Amino acid sequence: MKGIFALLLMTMSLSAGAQTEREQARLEVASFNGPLPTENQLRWQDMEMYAFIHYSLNTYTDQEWGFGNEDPKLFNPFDLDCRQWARVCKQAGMKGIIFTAKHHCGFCMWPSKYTEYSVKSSPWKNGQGDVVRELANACREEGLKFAVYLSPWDRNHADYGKPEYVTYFRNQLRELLTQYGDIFEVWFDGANGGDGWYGGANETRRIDGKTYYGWAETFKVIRELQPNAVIWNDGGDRGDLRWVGTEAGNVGETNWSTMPSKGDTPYPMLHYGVEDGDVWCPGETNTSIRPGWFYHENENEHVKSLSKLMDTYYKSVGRNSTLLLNFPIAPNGRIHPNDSLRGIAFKQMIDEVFKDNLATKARVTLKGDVTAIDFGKPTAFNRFLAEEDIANGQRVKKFMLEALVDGKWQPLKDALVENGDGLTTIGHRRIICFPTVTATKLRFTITSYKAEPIIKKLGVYLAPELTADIPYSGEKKSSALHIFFGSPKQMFIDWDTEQTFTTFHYLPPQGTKDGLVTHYTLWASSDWTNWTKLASGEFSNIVNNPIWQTITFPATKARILKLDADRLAEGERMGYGDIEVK
Ligand code: FUL
Repeated sequence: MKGIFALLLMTMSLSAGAQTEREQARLEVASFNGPLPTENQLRWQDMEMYAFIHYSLNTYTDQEWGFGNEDPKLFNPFDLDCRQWARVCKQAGMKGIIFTAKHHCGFCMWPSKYTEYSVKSSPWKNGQGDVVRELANACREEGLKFAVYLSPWDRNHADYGKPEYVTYFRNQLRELLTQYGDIFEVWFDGANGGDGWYGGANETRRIDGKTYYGWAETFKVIRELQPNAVIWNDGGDRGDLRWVGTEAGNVGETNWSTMPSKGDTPYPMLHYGVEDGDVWCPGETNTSIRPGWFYHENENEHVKSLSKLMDTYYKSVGRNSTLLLNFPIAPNGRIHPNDSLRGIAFKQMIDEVFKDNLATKARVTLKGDVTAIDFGKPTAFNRFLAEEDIANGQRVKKFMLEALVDGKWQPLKDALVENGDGLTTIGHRRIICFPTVTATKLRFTITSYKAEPIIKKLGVYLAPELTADIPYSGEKKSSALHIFFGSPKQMFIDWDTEQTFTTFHYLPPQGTKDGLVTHYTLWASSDWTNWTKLASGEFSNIVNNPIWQTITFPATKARILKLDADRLAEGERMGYGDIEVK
């Protein structure tokens, strides 16, 4: 193996009796002629996580797909704040935002000069507003990249199905690609044709998604106007990226970034890629932070849990993919606090898991295809990370992981995989999760490859165990609060806007000592970055007499309160019976 270890000092030792496959691969390295990523694809892959934002007339009709006849007057948010979206996305670790400039209903979130069916015809800002512009500007201010989703299917347009519509579609694309600065990705949804309003025709129109839109010509427009953008396309000509065949938030544990350049793409191809594909076409894993893509009030309590989001992270970014995570906008024009809290906790948890690479403190040696990581003493860990230098292609087919526990080598497997050990492809980044082991050494052996592997980084981590999130609590006072746990011992409450507080009341869990907070620190913030300590101390006699506890402090203006459980009576996870803040 050719090792370029950014963080690790490697002892390169090539054994004399190299196995045939390795010898052969070494010969092949010079002539490795598999597909390679373009500069655009490499830059895109490095983004790792970016947000989707779904917002349109659907937000006001409680629908996922608008029919195309919804009244533009419904679009009248009283508090639309693209900066809030950008801030939340940034704090959730997103590197960019892809915005539904036009969804299937055809309503344009920018004042397109080719239709009246847009923000122009809405009461919002007296028809003078432009959501695409506000968001593009907000992204720039927050240092995020910006991208657009332009639905090819348009259920409003009278000409949909005729060649005239394709001209209209390309004209709109030109508007989006010329008026809003740099665009990092163009997203063409695969949903195509069916019933719709179509200028009042109210009928079903079928098109052939492969030929109707003239993808080659459409792609040319993008290459000309935004040469640095990547194209996501589903079902038509191969774009730069592929769908992973599901919106549930996972790609196959075997995930090749290569695909055949022509032909249909059944589910297994989308989900696992194709080892001997002739073009580089990596997978982008798209999913929403709540069940729907658009906001529905009845989903407010169904925002994905932290453990679900971490599972999604491991099954996307941890499987050689990027994660495109959707945040819907609520009718007031903002991301709902339940979604923002969860998103921010997600980022905090990722940082927590990967903050300490135990391999950097170990002695790492490379012999042939075997990398030995010697910790020098029994060390607990439960995550393994490897990255290939994909600029030189994707090469690793299979590997093995073994931990030396009490003098015996134990094989490790990917606990998130149902069949087999899951130790297949690596690519840009591969993360393997397994129950905590305490071992003195870890052995990573690449057992099969297409050409000499080039490993860029290795990592070994100890992630905190995540148990199911504490559920919301019935009719209690705290039900009205947006409470979330950043870690098992840290509670956040977010009001979305600033309030003045003077007291914090805590009712401990009743009938158990488990999770009962005995010592605390209370903090306040208005921006998630600067925290003021309000109070810290002890809830005296709380174990024997678990009644409401009161923390008082000087009147403080803040948006978020954070309660650190510095000590618990028992257990590892803070609990509460109820919370009240005044
Ligand atoms: C799907 C669309 O039909 C959904 O509404 C959503 O936009 C999702 C990202 O893609 O195909």
